[in-house]
Amino acid sequence: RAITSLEIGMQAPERSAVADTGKGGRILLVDDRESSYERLATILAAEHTIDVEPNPTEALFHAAEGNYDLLIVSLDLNNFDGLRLCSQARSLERTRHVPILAIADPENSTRLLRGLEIGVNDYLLRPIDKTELLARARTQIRRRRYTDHLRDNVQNSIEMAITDALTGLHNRRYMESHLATLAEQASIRGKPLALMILDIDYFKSINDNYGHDAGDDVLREFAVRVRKSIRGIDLACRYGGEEFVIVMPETDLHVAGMVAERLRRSIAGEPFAIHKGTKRIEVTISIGLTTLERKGEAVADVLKRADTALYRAKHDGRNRVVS
Ligand code: GH3
Ligand code: MG
Ligand code: MG
Ligand code: MG
Repeated sequence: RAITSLEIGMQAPERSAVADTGKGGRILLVDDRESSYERLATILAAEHTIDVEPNPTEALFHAAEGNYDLLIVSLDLNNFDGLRLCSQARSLERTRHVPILAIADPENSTRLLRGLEIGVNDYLLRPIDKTELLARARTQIRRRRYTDHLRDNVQNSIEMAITDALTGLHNRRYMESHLATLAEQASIRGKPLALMILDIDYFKSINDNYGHDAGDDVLREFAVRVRKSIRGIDLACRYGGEEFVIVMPETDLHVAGMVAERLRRSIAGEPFAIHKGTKRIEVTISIGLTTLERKGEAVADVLKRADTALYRAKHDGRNRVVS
């Protein structure tokens, strides 16, 4: 399913961008000529918070740590290459999205062109006009806030689209879209891939006996315990109401069996708190476990096999792992 523009919140940021004056930003000015940076800093300080750093190496560090809205970089530094700083700032995760305004003497205008090629957003030629400097700084800061806002919205809606709201685990849609990729990678690399389906035993009676909220508490706590027992590269998702799937790359049946057994015990061995911690109830799960059997095997077949194993675990008395 495609994410629509409505969901990613295209409306709100456009409104706020209009309202944003671009003032009150945090600016890092990288310039090592005292007469130059003193004047620029004085101008900018009328509208923004401004830090000056003459040393580009230090500047890169500050830029990564300082949460700046704008970097203003002189390309006429005495001892350093300002262009290199610009290109480093573009390649670092922490500074990639911070706009850069370059300033240069007219005789350095070819370096300015290079700057634009490597991702400098705007430039000013010396001597710098006060009004123009302020206007260009405001424009970049506005743009920065706007794109940050957009990025946050996109990030949030992507997260919502792939996350189960109750447990915070991935949802079924996400699992289904990634399982094929994980299986493909396993086939290509000749690595094993394990998959288990976990189903809470007699969950309906938990709801019936203690209420739907208690059932939800159990699901949430169950997800916490699942998260504790898997690795970062494992994929855990809520597959259905009280059914979960864990995909474990680079894991063979033997190891996956141990993980499943450990998880089963961590559920059965420690009662679950319900009714705001005033009551504790025993919960068990059944697990159907399998692995990718051959290169290029359809993931639907893998899921089917895990489901059949789960069915046997239920049939054989529940609270057990079957592979
Ligand atoms: P079995 O041991 O065979 O798995 O029995 P079971 O009772 O767990 O299985 P069944 O599939 O009959 O019941 C699952 C129940 O899970 C039914 C449904 O109302 C409940 N359920 C599904 N989603 C949620 C949820 O989000 N919250 C709560 N509280 N209950 C849910
Ligand atoms: Mg059932
Ligand atoms: Mg169940
Ligand atoms: Mg079920």
